[in-house]
Amino acid sequence: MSYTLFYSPDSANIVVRMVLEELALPYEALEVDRTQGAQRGEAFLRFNPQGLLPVLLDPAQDEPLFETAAILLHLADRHQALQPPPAARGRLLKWLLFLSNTLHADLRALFYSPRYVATESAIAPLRAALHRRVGEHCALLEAEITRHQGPCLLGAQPSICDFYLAACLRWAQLYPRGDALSAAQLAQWPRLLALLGALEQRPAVQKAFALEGMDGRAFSAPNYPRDAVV
Ligand SMILES: N[C@@H](CCC(=O)N[C@@H](CS)C(=O)NCC(=O)O)C(=O)O
Repeated sequence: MSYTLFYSPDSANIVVRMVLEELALPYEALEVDRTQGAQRGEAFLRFNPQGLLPVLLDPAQDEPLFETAAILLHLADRHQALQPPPAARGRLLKWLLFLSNTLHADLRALFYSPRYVATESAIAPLRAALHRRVGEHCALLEAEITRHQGPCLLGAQPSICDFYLAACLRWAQLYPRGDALSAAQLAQWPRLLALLGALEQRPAVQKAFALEGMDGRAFSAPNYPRDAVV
């Protein structure tokens, strides 16, 4: 049994790829050329009518999976890995959902702000509000890591949440171009920074970076990918 991951280099699929690599699961990676808008083409819309990556095909499921958090939870449950013991299931769920419906959603509005406003003049105030919100989210996540003595979001061991969080913080440092989170801002949250540094040393994460054409320090010192399409 092998999964199929639809991907575009350095898009949200990197989160799923890191987890597939971490669990040493067999998968085929099929590229969707975002430089040509292939995510909006008929062929891909059959898998995700939203035209968004990632999509994962699991031969044991009756339909394609989309939404990063759903795919992560599916993999963690199916393979009983990268999740805390049952007593902390509630924490896994609440932080995974927070990452998806709050942090990632706000970042999307920041990166794609022209899609979220009626007039161009509304972009700057929207971005200012989102920068403030993202800062508050980072402070909340930093406090949560501290509360459980880290180094990961749910405590000592990495979970699916950490991979998702690290990718979000990578994107926050790169986009929107010229108006992204600076290194000095990120330094306000030392536990988040430490998590980025620790995760990117994992061999599975390094392999995922290489497969998506990303540098070895893609979390702690990110560079733009060659064919960056936000
Ligand atoms: N809510 C979705 C968001 C995924 C998403 O934003 N994907 C971006 C790539 S990072 C995408 O496919 N963008 C293409 C587009 O907007 O046309 C998830 O969690 O999977």
